[in-house]
This record gives sequence, structure tokens and C-alpha cells, in this order.
Amino acid sequence: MEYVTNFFLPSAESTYAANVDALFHFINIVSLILLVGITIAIVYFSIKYRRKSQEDTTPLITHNTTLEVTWTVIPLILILIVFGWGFNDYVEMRTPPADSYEVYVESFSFGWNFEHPNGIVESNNLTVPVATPVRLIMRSRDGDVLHSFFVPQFRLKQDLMPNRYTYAWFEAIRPGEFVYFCTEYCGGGHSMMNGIVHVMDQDEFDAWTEDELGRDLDALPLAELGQLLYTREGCQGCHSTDGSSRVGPTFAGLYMAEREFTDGSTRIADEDYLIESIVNPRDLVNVGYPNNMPTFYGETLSERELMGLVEFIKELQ
Ligand code: HEC
Ligand SMILES: [Cu+2]
Repeated sequence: MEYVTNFFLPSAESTYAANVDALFHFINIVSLILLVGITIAIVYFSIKYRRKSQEDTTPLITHNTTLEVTWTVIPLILILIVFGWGFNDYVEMRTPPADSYEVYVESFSFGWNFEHPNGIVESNNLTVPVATPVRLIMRSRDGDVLHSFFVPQFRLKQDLMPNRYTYAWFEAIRPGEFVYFCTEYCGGGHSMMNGIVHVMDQDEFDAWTEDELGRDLDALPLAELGQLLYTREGCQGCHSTDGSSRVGPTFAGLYMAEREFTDGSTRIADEDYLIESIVNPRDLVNVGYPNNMPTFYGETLSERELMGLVEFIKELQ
């Protein structure tokens, strides 16, 4: 993954990114020139016009029209330049070309789903073709909180809200892998809400699409199905597979381990316990963890999908 920076910005990788940077640099440079000029004037005047003796009196100054017009008109012109320039770029950033490739984006605590027009659903990674405008139609899951989709190298940032669509678009200028983040603090799993935008050549993208469409989920072995769901359903936002604690306990070594609950009871994590933890997470709460695991999985996952998740967890010894 490349993360080249130019001066103090990450590399510009979308069609409008260079424009955003140019305006940013313009504002910075103008501010710097003004800062230096004003600071020098302050220092110079405080020395030149300091009170030199007890007899020194302040002269009565009314005003200086030329000076006042100058320091009003020059900043006005600068600000109008920034406004015109920024407005122009903003309109471009808000107006996706009519033939854009459309992806539905759903955010939830704590993860993302990206749904392509052909029905492919990805989580964590978003795969798109290069040199193609991509329009994102985004919303946060019903009843969830605000999240924000941020791809620094594309200069793209847009909030997602429950019960309301927001939009963004970009056109990547070269293939590569670009990190995206959730940039609106949304809870304990917020820092896990990052992933990669995969930009592929058209050929590579077509091959990837064909592969994904050809994959028959019903024919996948249970553990592989479970692995896919682990990312697609957002379990990875709260459960690690490497032994580290996130919002919830890790899945590593969980199978057949003894679990302790807040009501004082204990249980061995066999298949029955695992299924129950996914379908009814509020009934038994592990000591040291919040009771905030989402409860909807029992309704959205099929019986085979639940078995897949259990099988996946079992294999993480
Ligand atoms: C919002 C965070 C969150 C998400 C998303 C989440 N969980 Fe959990 N999960 C928790 C927390 C917190 C606990 C511990 C509290 C409890 O026992 O209810 C837990 C407990 C569990 C347990 C029991 C673990 C143990 O050590 O006894 C299992 C199994 C489990 N989750 C499976 C899943 C699966 C499978 C998914 C995805 C389909 C998932 N969880 C998604 C937060 C989450
Ligand atoms: Cu967040």
C-alpha cells in the first residue's frame, strides 16, 4: 500500500484531489505571507513608535483613507478568489457524472457493506475500476449512529446517517490500494472501521467481478462461509481472531474454553453456547465486557450461515 505524501498531504489519487490541494496550498501560502508581513510590521512599529521619554505624548490620529481602503479591498479580493475557486471545486465534487458506477454503502457499528449494481456485496474492502466515476449512495443502518466515510488520498469525506441517504463520488486516477477510515467517532469499535479501496484496471476488475459472481455461497464449506460472514456481518469490528480483545472477546481459542458471566454462572463454549451467543447475545454477558453485541443476527442469518460462523470459530484454536 502506497501512502506517498507531498509536503504535508497524502498523494492525490482522484480526479479532483489535485484541485483541492491547489486551493489548500493557495490559502496556506497567502496566510503565511500575511502572517510574516503583519508580524514584521508589529515588531517594527513597536520599536519605532515606542514611548522614548516621559514627555512623549501620543499624537492625535484620526484616519488614513488610502490605507483603510487598501487593507479592506485587498483581503476582500483574496477572499472572493478563495470563494469562487472553492465553489467551483465544490460543485465538481458534489456532481457525479451521469454514467457513474453506483455502489450502495451501508455503515453500522462497527463495519461497512458495499453493494455493487450486480449484487456483489463486499465488506471492509471496496473494489472499483480505475478511471471510472464511482457514485456512493450511503446510509447508516436503521437505528445505528452516524459514521463518516473518508478516503484521504481521494480527498473524499462524507457523513452517513440512519434513515437518510447521502452521496459522494470519486474517480481514481490509477490502480492501487487506498486506505479509508471512519472519521466520525462512533463508539468502542470505531478504530476498527477502516479498510481498503482497491482500484483495479478494467480487465482485472472484470475478472474479479466474474470470480465473485461465480462463487456459490451454498457450495462453500461451512468454515469458509463463516469466515466470509465474519467480515461481511461486521463481527471483526468487535471480535479478533488473534487473541487480542476488541469490544468483545477474541474468537481465538474460544471453542471449549470455560466462560464466566456477569450473573456468576459459567459455561463451556461448545457449539450450543456459540450459536446461542450469536442469536441471543444479551442473555449471557461475559465478565469484563459490555452488553452491547447487536441482537439482529438471529433474524438476518440463515441456519446454515449460523453453523458457518460456529464452524469458523471452532477452527480458531
Ligand atoms: C458491536 C460489537 C459486536 C459485534 C458487531 C459482534 N459482537 Fe459478539 N460480542 C460482543 C460483546 C461485547 C460480547 C461479550 C458480551 C457478551 O457476552 O454478550 C460478545 C460475545 C460474543 C460471543 C461469546 C464470546 C465468548 O467469549 O463467550 C460470541 C460467540 C459472539 N459474540 C459472536 C459474534 C458473531 C459471530 C458476530 C458477527 C455475526 C458478533 N459476535 C458481532 C460484541 C459484538
Ligand atoms: Cu466511527
